[in-house]
Amino acid sequence: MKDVVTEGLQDFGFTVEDLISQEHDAALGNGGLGRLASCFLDSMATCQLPAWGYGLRYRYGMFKQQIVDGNQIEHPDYWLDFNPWEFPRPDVTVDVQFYGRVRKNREGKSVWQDGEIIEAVAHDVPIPGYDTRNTNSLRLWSSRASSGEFDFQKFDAGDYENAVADQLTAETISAVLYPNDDLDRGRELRLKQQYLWCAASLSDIIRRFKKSDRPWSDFTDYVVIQLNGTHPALAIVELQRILVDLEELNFNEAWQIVSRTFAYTTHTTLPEVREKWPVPMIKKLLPRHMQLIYEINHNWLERVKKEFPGDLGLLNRVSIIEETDPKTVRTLFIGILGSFKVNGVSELHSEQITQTTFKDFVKILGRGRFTNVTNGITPRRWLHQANPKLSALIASKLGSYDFLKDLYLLQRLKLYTNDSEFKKAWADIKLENKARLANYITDTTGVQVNINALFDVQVKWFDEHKRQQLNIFGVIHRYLKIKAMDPSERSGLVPRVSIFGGKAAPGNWIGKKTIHFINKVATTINKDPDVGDLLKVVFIEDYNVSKAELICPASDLSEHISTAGTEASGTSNMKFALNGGLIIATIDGSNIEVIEEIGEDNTFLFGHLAPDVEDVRRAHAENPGRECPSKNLLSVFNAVLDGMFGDPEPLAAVVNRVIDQDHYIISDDFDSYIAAQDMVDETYRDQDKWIEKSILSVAGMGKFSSDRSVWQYSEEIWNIESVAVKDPKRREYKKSS
Ligand code: GLG
Repeated sequence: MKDVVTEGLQDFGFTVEDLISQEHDAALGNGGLGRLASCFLDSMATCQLPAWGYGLRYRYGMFKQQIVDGNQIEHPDYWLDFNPWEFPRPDVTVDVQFYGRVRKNREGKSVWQDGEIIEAVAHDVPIPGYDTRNTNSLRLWSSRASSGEFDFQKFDAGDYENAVADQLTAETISAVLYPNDDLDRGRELRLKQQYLWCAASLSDIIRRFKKSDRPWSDFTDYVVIQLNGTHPALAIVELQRILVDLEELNFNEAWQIVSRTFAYTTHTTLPEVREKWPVPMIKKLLPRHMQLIYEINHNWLERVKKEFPGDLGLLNRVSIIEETDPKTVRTLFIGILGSFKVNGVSELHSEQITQTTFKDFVKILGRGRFTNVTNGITPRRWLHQANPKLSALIASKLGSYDFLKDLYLLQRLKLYTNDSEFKKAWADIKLENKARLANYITDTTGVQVNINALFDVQVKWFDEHKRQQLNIFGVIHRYLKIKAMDPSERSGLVPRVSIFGGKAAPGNWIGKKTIHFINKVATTINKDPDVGDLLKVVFIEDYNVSKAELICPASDLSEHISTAGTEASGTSNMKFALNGGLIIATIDGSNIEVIEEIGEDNTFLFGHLAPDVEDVRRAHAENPGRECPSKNLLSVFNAVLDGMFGDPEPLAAVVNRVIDQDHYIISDDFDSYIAAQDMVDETYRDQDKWIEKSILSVAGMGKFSSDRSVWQYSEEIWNIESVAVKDPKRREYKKSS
């Protein structure tokens, strides 16, 4: 439709970009986990799998980031003032209860009553499949007061605020994405959001199942629910409640159905981000669910005691209830126990968690419950839409756009690595994409960049384990090296533009310090005439999906440099490689599989391996006063603390974090990082070789289509078949090879 629309708009004197710029990104998630779900929705529709996505329709999505004097300022992102892609469904509402109390009725059944009722209202976003007639739906819930009216008596008495108080409270639930978890108030709101989402979605799924008039024993033949992390884990307890309290199944019969309905994806390796809820908070907000959690946990621990008598340590480690003060509920454990399959999101991650986080559960439940489905990205958005000219050039060689639905076909590009005309066209498209990004950089930051310089990009959520700090320390090292050289010796240097982007959670102080650090270093370097085009540093503010579509096609190199063993997967590596960017990477997450598919000699690797990281950390702990193992890094720290980039005080936190603690082993990986960066420069000098590696990067991306991920889920976990919406005029979709 795009060509038709483009032409039609020209009659009105507009471009299609004008139209697209009117639309806000649906800021419904904050990073990889949310974006992954969007790619999976596109793939489920394109693979013609009958599936629904469920989420919350946040009135204010992920905050808008503004950089003021180098600091991140958060602004509400009111993305709904113009959203032509949603269809309100006032006919689809669910009453959701909070608070209240539980009593036993005459038959001894538990009745949850006297709570506050909030109404969840559906808004549907159609998800059309690419080149199919299938369209799935993303159903988003917003919240409102169930009565829908306000308190007329109060209103009549002129007490206007209180007249609408219930309305406002109800609407707060779906107002803001990720309220600050640091505050109990914020945490209770977060718990309300999660439960509203689970209760409304389950009610919707059950309503649909009940239309079939089938018995509950058939439920798991017709419904499978994939939980995307711990956020929806309460759905497991909610389904148990519905079956026991409303459908009057006995507890174990209900649990048999529940634990064959859910499958669970874990997206993290880091214990500290594991979600726990204080028992008193759940007891207050969801009293009946707390009772059910105790009963589920009791049955679970009885089983463990029987199978592993006397092992009190094991009991404590696997109990859903953590005996802290106050006691907490480990939602991750609910996710594991209530699911028939648990998967990680890269081979390393899935193997690692069975030996660490889930080790006890593997021992009790068996290794077979745990599996892996490596993440993927949709090539429709991340190549065809973001980089149409490269997509067209590939199609011209492969003879069609079939590769967009069977990405393994890209392997045939290996045949053209010596085709000089093809390589020229390939290089021209990359340069065009860099020029487009360069214009954006100039328009938004004022910084002029040389498009023949190497564009080195790191755009990610700011988390310490992703090591943006390692990257900017490397930039300072490069700057010091240039400054130390006589201008006459600099002619062989490869000019660089280091591009950063990404947001830090409002409560993430070190992330925000790192953002400020990068911006301060950029200011000094960019205005140093002695360095000129040899090095520029840019921070692109308010990174989001639309900006990613501008940035990914323009990278020569992108950085995926997390401490080994800390990134569950990572998906931006796939987006950059699919657009012909090379990667500098640690042996972590999905980098390992990307490297395997592209070929080691087409990537730049460095850093300690995951099994060694704990030993390095132990060495730090045993030798607190140790000297920095890298002279190069020490020079970087001295330059910062001596004020080369302005007042060192606000910058010191990022440096001291490494000097004092270095949990992410920056100092131990720094010299190998620099060596890898030198290799990048060396390779970039031979542009013909660089383009060849760029083509091979794309050729190796077949495995990382989210179609492959979704086929794996459907065949290995969901056990569902594709259902093509018939249309006599169109060819059937062939399953990917
Ligand atoms: C998590 C992980 C990423 C992963 C993503 C999608 O940290 O490594 O790629 O989920 O599985 N919150 C995230 O981004």
